[in-house]
Amino acid sequence: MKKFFQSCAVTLFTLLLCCPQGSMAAYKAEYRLSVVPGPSSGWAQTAEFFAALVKERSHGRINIKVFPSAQLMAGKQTSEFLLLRNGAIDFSLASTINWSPQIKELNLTALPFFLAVEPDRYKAMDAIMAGKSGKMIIDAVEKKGVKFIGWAENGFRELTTSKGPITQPSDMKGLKIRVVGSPIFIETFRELGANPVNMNWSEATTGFQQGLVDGQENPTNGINIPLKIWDFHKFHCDWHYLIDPLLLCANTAVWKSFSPEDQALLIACAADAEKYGKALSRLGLDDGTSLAYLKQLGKVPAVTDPYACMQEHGMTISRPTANDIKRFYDATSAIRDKWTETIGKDLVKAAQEDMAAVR
Ligand code: X2X
Repeated sequence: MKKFFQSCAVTLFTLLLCCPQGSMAAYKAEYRLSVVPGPSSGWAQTAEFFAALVKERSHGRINIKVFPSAQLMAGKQTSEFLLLRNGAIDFSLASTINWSPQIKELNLTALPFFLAVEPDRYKAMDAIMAGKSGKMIIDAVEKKGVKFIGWAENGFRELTTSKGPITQPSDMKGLKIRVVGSPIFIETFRELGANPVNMNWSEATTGFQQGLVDGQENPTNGINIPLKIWDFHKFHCDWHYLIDPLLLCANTAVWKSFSPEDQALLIACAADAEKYGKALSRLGLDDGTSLAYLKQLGKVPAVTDPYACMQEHGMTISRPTANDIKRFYDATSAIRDKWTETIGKDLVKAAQEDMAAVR
């Protein structure tokens, strides 16, 4: 009998040693992942890709359901971060723009024309994500109380309007442009002489339909094409004025409930989702790398040439030269100077160094 108890004690001890901390916590039957735009956006597709990978690799132990169209935040996109932090949301694939009112460092990539003037803007973005400045951003996000799992991408934000082609700063005068409710956007468009109108994305399509604004800015592959922006705006300006990186994050308590093995699994799935999401965002806009990658994955979307697609739908595309972009850059220098103070000079300098290293 003594032997029996001894062997039970040994088994229990071994189990405790082998079972990584946290793995004994009950997992939820379903985790809720929030996404701001609609199901056809590149952003929601990236989230679905991540959720499917997690389900497959965890053999169904971790089920993540994607909730697009800002459903989990009743349409108020700038409240997403707080809802994730307090546990109303388990995971978010979120735009830095929507979280920037709470985390000032996230305004870095919203500095107007900061990346647009780089010789290879995608390389510049990758260098920030992988570099010192990316690490500083991740630290800032985690310090505010959520767990960072990986990067993804909504894309460079381009301008679409219903009035005339935009080729230089003076063309912006008096145009009513829908923007997210984040102060740097309001200030940038005012500086360019436009009339920015703050509107949640959940109301924006109706706003475009009703002609409440003359234009808006969003990424080509990720948002404008899936939305069929040509139904509202016939002019596209490829000015790349800022980029919208996405952050895949988890609520901290939810994250801690996963075993170390499952945490590693989630991080690995996020790394694959980053590659997929970036390829969707850059398809037809880069040197062909994204198309090759999506072919290899067997996941080539219907539109592979975004410029041809927009033209087929009657859009006029302005493609500013490097000199034209420099004019917009110069016209917004006061905004970059002002916001560098808010974001933190160290972070802006680190980003400049990360970008310079790949020039
Ligand atoms: O509101 C927008 O423009 C969108 C969908 O791109 C974001 O959520 C930042």
